[in-house]
Amino acid sequence: MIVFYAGLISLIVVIMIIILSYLLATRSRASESDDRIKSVYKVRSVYFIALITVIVTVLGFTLNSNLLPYPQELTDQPVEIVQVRGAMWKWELSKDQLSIGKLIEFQLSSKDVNHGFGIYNSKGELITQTQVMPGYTNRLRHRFDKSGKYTVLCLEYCGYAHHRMITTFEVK
Ligand SMILES: [Cu+2]
Repeated sequence: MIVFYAGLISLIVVIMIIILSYLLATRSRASESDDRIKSVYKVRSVYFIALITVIVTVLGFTLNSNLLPYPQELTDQPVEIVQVRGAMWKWELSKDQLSIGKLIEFQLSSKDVNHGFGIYNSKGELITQTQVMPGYTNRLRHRFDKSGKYTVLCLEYCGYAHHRMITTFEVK
């Protein structure tokens, strides 16, 4: 829903800019009579139409909610649930073996201060992340499409041993 409203607001703003640009272009044209200036205006109007075409095409693609990963992950029921507790300075995961290709929901909370839950693949690339807060359960859904060992690091500085908040799990 947020994605829809953000898209709608962007669309309205773009339409307003187009209308304003068109009004400015047509009004300033009326006050000029020189032929050379008229030809410049002609080129400009071609450019203007091309720009609108590009904007509308790009909007058409980017506002297509089927291309976004969120709706499907929000409506699908997670197959596996992993409880995650962050604490100074360790992670507690209810499982260390997860299934490949299935929608997994991490339910995260903290025992003390804010932490950042970041999952890295074997190449050290960040796959997904979310914040872990005391008194609140955050949900992070992810589908792992590659098997292997994944590493969890804390992404929010939480004290002098923050760098030791490391754990691993396996996907297969
Ligand atoms: Cu931490």
